[in-house]
Amino acid sequence: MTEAAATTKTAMPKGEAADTQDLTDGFHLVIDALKLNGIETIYCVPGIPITDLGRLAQASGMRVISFRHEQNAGNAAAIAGFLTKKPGVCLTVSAPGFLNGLTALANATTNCFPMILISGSSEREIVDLQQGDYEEMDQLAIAKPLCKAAYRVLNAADIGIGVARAIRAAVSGRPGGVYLDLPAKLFGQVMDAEAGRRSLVKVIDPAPAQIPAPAAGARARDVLKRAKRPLVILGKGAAYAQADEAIRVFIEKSGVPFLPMSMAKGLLPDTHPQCAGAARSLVLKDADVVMLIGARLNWLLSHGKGKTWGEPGSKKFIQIDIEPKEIDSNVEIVAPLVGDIGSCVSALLQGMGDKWPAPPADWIDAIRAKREENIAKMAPKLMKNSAPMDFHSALGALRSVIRERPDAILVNEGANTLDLARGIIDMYKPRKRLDVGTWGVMGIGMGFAVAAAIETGKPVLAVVGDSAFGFSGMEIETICRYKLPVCVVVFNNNGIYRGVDVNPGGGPDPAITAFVPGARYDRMIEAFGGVGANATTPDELKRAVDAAMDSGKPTLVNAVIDPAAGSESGRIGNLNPKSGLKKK
Ligand code: ADP
Ligand code: TZD
Ligand code: MG
Repeated sequence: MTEAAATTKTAMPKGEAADTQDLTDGFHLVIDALKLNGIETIYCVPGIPITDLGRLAQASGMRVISFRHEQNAGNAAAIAGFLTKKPGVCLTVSAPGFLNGLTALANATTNCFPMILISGSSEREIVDLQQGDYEEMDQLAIAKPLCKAAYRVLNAADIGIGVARAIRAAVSGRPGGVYLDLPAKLFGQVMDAEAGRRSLVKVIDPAPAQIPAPAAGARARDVLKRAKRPLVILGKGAAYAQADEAIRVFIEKSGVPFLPMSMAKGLLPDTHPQCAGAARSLVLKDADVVMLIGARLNWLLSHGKGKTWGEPGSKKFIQIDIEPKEIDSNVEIVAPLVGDIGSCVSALLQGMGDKWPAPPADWIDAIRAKREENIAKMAPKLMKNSAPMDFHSALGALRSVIRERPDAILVNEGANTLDLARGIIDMYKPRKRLDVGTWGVMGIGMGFAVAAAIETGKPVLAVVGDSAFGFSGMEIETICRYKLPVCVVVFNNNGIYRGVDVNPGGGPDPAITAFVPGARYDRMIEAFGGVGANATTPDELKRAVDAAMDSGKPTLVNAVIDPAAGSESGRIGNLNPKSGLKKK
């Protein structure tokens, strides 16, 4: 939009010296502030008081993607932030819309994804006296503990600085979610257009490089060099950092085997000779030096201790992270390297010289042997062409789809559907695998799929459990409406984990984990003009998904999975609490 289009020529009241003055208002200033900072897309659900904000944004040439539920718009914004390193913006109405978006904001913060939740809010005077305004809620207070920063703007002249603070807070240091509260009254506030323009702030260097101390680099190299059985763990922070080339060179030059966390898969191909993904248990147990690059020692890595990690005291940890408080969070880190991953890895590389010693051959050979053994064990399971399908045979088909289309983006949620897909589907390029992340949250599927298609223009394959799909399934209408190249494969095993459970009370109600058996999810997308397909064998599944990926048409494939094939909670059944009572 031209700047002139954001202002109006308004007649001044009688008696004023000038007869016209260029004016702008809160609506236009919010849009101008976002655009000035390179934000071109808004994910939203419209309504009072932000409908016109969305309309004006669209009129100004921004892409405004309108969802059916704010949680999905919020998840879309969050993953847009992960993919682009710019904060994804989600726009919602007050109280209930805000709360619907808040889960996504909290999830973004937990996952270190930069996003900004902008919510309209009710009148401060009424909210603070609790006089019962339309959708009354003290949103700022509620958002604060759930995100990295929260701000409210009361004056149009402060919109520029408010948006700038939100952007910087979201992307600098450890990225995260930011809440921006915009009361309804703000949007209508009028001010002089030139003063408005001057009030806008372009954020300079929003995520400044954080260079590690040279001594910290030398210390880390020293520990790594002495290792007999070194291992690098790549986390989604490494994927986010977009330091792909530096990381590849570092891994290859050091010769150290690497283990990618779920969303770091593809940073280097899973088929890379140094990839230890298929020997995970062995490397975690036996490594003597473990270098974490953008990965936290949280529950996903058993907190760096316990059985998974072998003998107590058998490990030394090196950790690269931008957040100093992350260091020593669970175990002692002997060589912390605090800074951004690009700068840290480059600093390490600079000191490595030309003759860095390769890790001992017995370690490399042991990993290779284990990897080959595990891959050989898995191979026949992936090739079975049976009906009904089990997880392995269905995922075997999808594995080929991604091998043949390494540019496609894979979105993945569910329990068995997630855990098995993570292990089976190889990734070949960075930031192509998007999933439930740190919380293991269900419901990211369609929001992530929409944003992945919008932000990258690449085809998207969403592989989702039938339960997981239900959390965001209505967005298949959004996918059809915006004609996005998204193929959703619902792994339909009639329920949560499996579809064969019975009501332990013996009553007429179904078990709490069981869904309507034989449901046809494919028919849902046909209601919106998309392509539906039912697949009962791996061959049928492969054909249907290939057709979808080639055509780019919104498609939903109902993949019929043996309802008895899954296990409780997928791979993390051990986290279910057990009763302390003795069984009679
Ligand atoms: P995973 O789940 O893949 O193990 P986590 O989300 O636990 O990954 O960890 C990601 C880590 O990466 C966080 O501790 C975060 O502070 C860090 N991080 C994110 N971006 C950067 C960056 N640009 N440079 C350094 N560290 C980063
Ligand atoms: N609610 C939210 C928001 N997140 C969750 N993780 C859960 C509930 C609990 N949950 C899981 O952890 S996995 C899952 C639920 C409900 C669904 C598993 O069933 P599915 O996958 O059909 O998606 P499989 O393939 O049948 O195991
Ligand atoms: Mg299921």
